[in-house]
Amino acid sequence: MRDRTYAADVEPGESVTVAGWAHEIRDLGGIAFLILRDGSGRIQVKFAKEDLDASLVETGTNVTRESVVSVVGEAEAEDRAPTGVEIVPEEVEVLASAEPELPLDPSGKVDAELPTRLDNRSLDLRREEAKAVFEIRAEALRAIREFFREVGATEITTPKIVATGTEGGTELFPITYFGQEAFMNQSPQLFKQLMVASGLERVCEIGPIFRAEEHNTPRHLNEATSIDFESAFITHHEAMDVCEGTLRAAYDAVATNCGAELETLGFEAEGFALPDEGFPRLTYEEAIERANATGELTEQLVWGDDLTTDAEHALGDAIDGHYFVTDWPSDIKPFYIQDYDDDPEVSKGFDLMHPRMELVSGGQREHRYEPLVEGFEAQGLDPEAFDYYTRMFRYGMPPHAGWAYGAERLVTTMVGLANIREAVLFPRDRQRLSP
Ligand code: AMO
Repeated sequence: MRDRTYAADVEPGESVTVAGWAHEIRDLGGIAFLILRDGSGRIQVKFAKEDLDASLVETGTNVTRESVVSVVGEAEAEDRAPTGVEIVPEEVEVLASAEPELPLDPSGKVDAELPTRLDNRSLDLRREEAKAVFEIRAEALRAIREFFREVGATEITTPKIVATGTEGGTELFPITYFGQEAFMNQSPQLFKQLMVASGLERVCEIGPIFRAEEHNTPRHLNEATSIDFESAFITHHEAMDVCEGTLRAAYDAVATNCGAELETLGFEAEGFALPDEGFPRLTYEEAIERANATGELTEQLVWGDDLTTDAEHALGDAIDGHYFVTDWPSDIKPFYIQDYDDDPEVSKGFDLMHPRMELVSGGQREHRYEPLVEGFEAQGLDPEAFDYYTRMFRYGMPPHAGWAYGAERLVTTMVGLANIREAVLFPRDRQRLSP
């Protein structure tokens, strides 16, 4: 539709063509209103029945809700119209009529359960609240990409069909690749590291990861979007700075450019940006001490334990904001994380926590060939299977660090969604393979 005007751009005095969905039809007898909704907003079309051709009135007022309609007419100022302007129609065409019984109510007046919403995502995203989540997600990712570019990272795309896992063997989805066993990739980890050894040096990727997690929780997905960063010649503390920078960029951009969406979700753009102070950096030892001291844990943590959900919540409540946990026990971090030479029990791995859940994992990587291969063996992995990766450590691998976070966890924590599935268009979980 070459001459189409978006609802939000209709100005009084113009002759316009608008097109969208029949949001609401109000027939008051002598006069009827059709509220047309498009991607930009809504516009009122007025049918003063006596002044208009009967067939035009018939088409415009008998249309079913959510049918797709185009209207040609004159825009006039009208204070009582929701946007201060309305259209007096000259032509109305129903481009696609909707069945009268809808699986969910796009006006949002009647709540739908999450499974119904996910089964009917096209209809669900006609609701302002659902659409706002994806506008915010898109803006956050745009800002993160821009930030990556500003810090000199090159965006890469790495394979999603791979021969080996990286983040623990039990979470792999096996597939058959021309008669050979292969897997859906859990993380770009090894490929992004291989790229810091290349002329690219500093890389980022925003792409899918696959985890055959048994967990069926409000914060786990079986297919997620990983935002990855890796850079040569930086320490894990510098990697944390970049990580914090991307997060600030995302919050700032959403506060600046998604005011209406934030309002729809019950937030004010003012004050939405993250607080100016840097995120606190606690060592793992400090973190478990602090969590134990809250008195809220059902079981006290000892050195070597992973942070339980209990502990994450207790710390989150105490700190009330994002915080890093650094210097984790080596045993609970993957083989590619470097340990302190003077204290091999302690690694240079870090996590960024949001009060509700873990958001980021990262660390200084082991870039020296011998300790890397020893690390594989210590974790019961066969270094031979990873030869394509370890080999490159023999030809000049610089010291490097990096991290990754899930786009869905970012959005979930940013706008306080009850379930991570709300931040994915078509989530994959144990029950859900379609749509
Ligand atoms: P990790 O396995 O901790 O680390 O994953 C990094 C981040 O990715 C997100 N994430 C998930 N989100 C939803 N559902 C899941 N099943 C899921 N799994 C992971 C989380 C998590 O913090 N290679 C390392 C990263 C690195 O060191 O660079 C890795 O994958 O936000």
